[in-house]
Amino acid sequence: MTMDASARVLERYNAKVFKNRKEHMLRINPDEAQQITANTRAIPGIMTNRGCCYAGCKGVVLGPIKDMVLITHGPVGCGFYSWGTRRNKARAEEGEPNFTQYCFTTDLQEPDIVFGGTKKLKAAIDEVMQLMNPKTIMIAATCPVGLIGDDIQAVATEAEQQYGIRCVAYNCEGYKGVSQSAGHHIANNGLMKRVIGTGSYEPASKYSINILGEYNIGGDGWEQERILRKIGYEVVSVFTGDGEIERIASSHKANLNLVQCHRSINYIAEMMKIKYGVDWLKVNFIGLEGTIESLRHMAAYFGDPALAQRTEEVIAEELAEVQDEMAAAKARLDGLTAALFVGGSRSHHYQGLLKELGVRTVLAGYEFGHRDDYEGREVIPDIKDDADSKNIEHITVEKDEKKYHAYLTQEEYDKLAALIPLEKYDGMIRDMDAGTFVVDDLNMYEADKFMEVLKPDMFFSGIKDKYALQKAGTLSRQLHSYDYSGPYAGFKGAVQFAKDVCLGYFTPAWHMVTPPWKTRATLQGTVGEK
Ligand code: CFN
Ligand code: HCA
Repeated sequence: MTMDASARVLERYNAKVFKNRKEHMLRINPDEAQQITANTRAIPGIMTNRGCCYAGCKGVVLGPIKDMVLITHGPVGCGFYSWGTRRNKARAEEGEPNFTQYCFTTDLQEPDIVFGGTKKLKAAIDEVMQLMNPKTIMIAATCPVGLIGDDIQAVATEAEQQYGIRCVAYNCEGYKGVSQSAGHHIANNGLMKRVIGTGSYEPASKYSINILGEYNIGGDGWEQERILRKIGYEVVSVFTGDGEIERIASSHKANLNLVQCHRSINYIAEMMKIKYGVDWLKVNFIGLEGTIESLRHMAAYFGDPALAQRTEEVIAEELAEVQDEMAAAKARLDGLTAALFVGGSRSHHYQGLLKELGVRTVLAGYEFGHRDDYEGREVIPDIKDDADSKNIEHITVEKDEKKYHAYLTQEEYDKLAALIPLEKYDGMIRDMDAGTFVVDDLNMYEADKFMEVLKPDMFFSGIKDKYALQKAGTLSRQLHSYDYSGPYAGFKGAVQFAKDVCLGYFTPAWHMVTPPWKTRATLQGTVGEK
């Protein structure tokens, strides 16, 4: 019996780091209720792939809203490096602006750090009003702003009075929380307090929905909207892909919230359930099976036979269009293995799509997922115990005493569970095969070592490790940005993904690269059996 791959990876660490990192790894054993440590601070000195609180607030949740100006208050790098890299696509509505292609920053310099930066922030707002005249401005703080104590909330209030606009400031300094996840939380709180519930748009259909946790990377949201509209749903708003303030403001009038990325948006789903009684449904529009099941669950939720029939018609029509190409890709990829390491939901979502193409996942992990993203909703802790939430305001909307995520009453839960297998998309661990590996907050050293031991045929992750993996002779595809491709969601997206994986895997370039383990002795390991 060869040594467990994770033990081989861990053996180079000193005792303290070994102990810490060991708790972030497990080998799937379906006979056990397995636990993992997640959402804790990365060890200083270790090259984590994680991002910061500002990235989660400004880059992830607020960044895709197109009809507002988002000013980064801080030194130029934070604004510049979060400019356009996430590929959250947006196009202007008729007669409306699309500000997502611009980068607005106060470009703080040393004197501003010493004497305060609020003057510069006010000047930036004045300039934005003169040049762009938006109805909404949002301000995102970076690390130094919190350290020097600029009162960005006061600046925002003053701007609202002076210009009669909506101006919301976010204290999402990068160092808050333990990852970008804290920034999601702060952004969600702000949207809940200042935007949702203030709009006047009235949905026309009784099948009106919002898509939460969909950021339209590479056009994913557009593919979902296309399918949903074809069936007859009205998409009131998308949070926040190709997002519009007025629609988000009116989202409380929709009849159902779909939750695509649970990690980044569950806060809003829960808060809207309490405050406005809008139910939410976990969906997964990645992969054919995920898409089909999600559509069926939606039809079951609304309980209208005509809607269910239309859903089946659309499924059949869409499947007929993609089946041949999917089968052809599967014939080429069948039997290959993959590793996935992405932020907080895609490492789970893409496993189903890969399986449909015959590709088995041998290693998967999240950068900043919480325990519930791995283990499912039973483990959800009280929000006040959440390591991510230290220093973050808790807006609990009415039912203060309730446990986080427990906002469905037992009766409501049972009703929904009778229609829909609620555990279905809940927690990555239960969907993975025995003997495969789960690693939280995988670092570059560990990625290298797991590659040597497990030798997956392809690695899906981000820009930070892409080229190191590729130079080691393995296909690396970015599951954040889709490497300038997409959409990957829905029916058409599944085919696009299959094509991209085939193109990448079968490119002749791999014959020209010699992975290190072919020329020197490396670690040995196995995967697949318990
Ligand atoms: S688009 Fe989403 S799907 S929002 Fe989140 S957890 Fe990031 S930016 Mo990168 S690709 Fe990634 Fe998820 Fe949700 Fe994206 S897996 S890390 S913060 N993410
Ligand atoms: C972020 C954004 C990011 C980074 C992608 C990557 C994205 O974390 O701030 O590391 O390749 O999707 O753009 O996750």
